[in-house]
Amino acid sequence: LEQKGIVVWFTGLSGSGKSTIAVEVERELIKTGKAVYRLDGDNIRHGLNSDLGFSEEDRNENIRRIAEVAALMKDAGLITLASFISPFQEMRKFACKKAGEENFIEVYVKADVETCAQRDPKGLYDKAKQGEIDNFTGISSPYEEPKNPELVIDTTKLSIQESVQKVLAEINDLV
Ligand code: GGZ
Repeated sequence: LEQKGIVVWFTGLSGSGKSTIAVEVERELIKTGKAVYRLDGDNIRHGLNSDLGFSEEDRNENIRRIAEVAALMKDAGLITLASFISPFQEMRKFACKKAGEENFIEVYVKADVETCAQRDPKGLYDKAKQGEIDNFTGISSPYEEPKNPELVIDTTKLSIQESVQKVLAEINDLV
């Protein structure tokens, strides 16, 4: 049996819950025997994109390369989960075009910047507010909200498990 590849693109602020949800979605898909791969900062920004920082230009190049890689993985039949802030509408649109609209799910993991700054699991918002990190999304760098995402997951209201179930339902409609 052949599996249809798709790209599930998680966008949202640092601390919104993108990676937490993507990790759980991956776990659930693997349980049901699906071929899945998750792209995130840990396996991309330390390797393929280790030459890039957080200027607008570098973020766009970061997302451009990830979009290309995600489309290749999709072609190979994988359910590809991409979890990046991806703050700019134009580059998210590029990622969608690369994968093909019919194979692409944009998931907006929504939490306001105050909530994310309160969670601050890595202390990054604190550092950004102290001026120790430049161009920090939500503080000193913009985040353009998705206009027509397939899914909005409000993590200020939903539990992780509820969020994961919503994403899984959307994926199962497509594959
Ligand atoms: C935003 C930053 C920054 C700046 C380092 N702005 O919460 P995290 O730590 O683990 O995830 C964030 C990650 C963002 O990388 P992305 O590749 O997803 O960004 S983008 O899509 O905009 O290219 C955060 C950390 O890197 N980080 N500096 N200045 N996040």
